[in-house]
Amino acid sequence: MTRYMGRLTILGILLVVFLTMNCDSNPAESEIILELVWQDEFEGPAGQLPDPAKWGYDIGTDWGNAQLEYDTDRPENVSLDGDGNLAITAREESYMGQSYTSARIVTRDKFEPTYGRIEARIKLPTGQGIWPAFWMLGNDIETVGWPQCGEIDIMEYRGQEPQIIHGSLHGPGYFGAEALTSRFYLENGRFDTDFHVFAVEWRAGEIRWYVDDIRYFTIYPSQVSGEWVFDHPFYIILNVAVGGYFVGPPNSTTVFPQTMLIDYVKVYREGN
Ligand SMILES: [Ca+2]
Repeated sequence: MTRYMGRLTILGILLVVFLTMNCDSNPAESEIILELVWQDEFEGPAGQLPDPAKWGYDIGTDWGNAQLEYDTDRPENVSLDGDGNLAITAREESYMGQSYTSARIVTRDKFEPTYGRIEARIKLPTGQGIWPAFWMLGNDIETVGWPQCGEIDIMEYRGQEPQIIHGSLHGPGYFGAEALTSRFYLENGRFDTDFHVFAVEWRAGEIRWYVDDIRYFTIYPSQVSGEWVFDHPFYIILNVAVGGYFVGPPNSTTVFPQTMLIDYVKVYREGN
């Protein structure tokens, strides 16, 4: 309580200073106080699996999207790189009847936030048919099914379009091709040559999408054609798919292996 009051006092002083300095401008987005509540920096020795207290695995293939890879929990597909990143690596190899392997990690049953800023710093792979994503599913998926559970796609990307990322929202009556979606085009760069920060700021009645703190998409409940299903816990997913409806299959130009490097995942809640 003491720390809370101290923070309020400091906030009050900062707010007065801010208002004094910016009396003509609208409130800035940076006024929102964010408190870090969960993070993984992926520190540790190369080859180690990510922290089992934070991450589990979806093991299998297809996932309803005609994905071609078999997702595993092997270090060849998902492990720390020893430089503070998690590497999710798609490989061309024969495994469990599929021609590719990769990984899909989840915070299901371990960390399932409702609302907050969910962000990750990521360097993406590239190539025709490579489909990395940083996204969330409602934790009631087992009882109500998809898309009633809700899906928030913080970042999706087609490996054949290395300057474009997509943010989307799927729910009942607005899913698949009818999802609400927007894209961000990187003018002077590619998403596979540098790290970029992808985030949503998710609160009751609003979800905002960001790339490198540039807001490019906002959705309010009034904009969805069906029920708003984003006021309950969701879990976080990171994966690299090979093939599937969103990207099509790899071709002779696609180089394997392809790796998505994740420097960190952080979740903030809004303070008062
Ligand atoms: Ca890191």
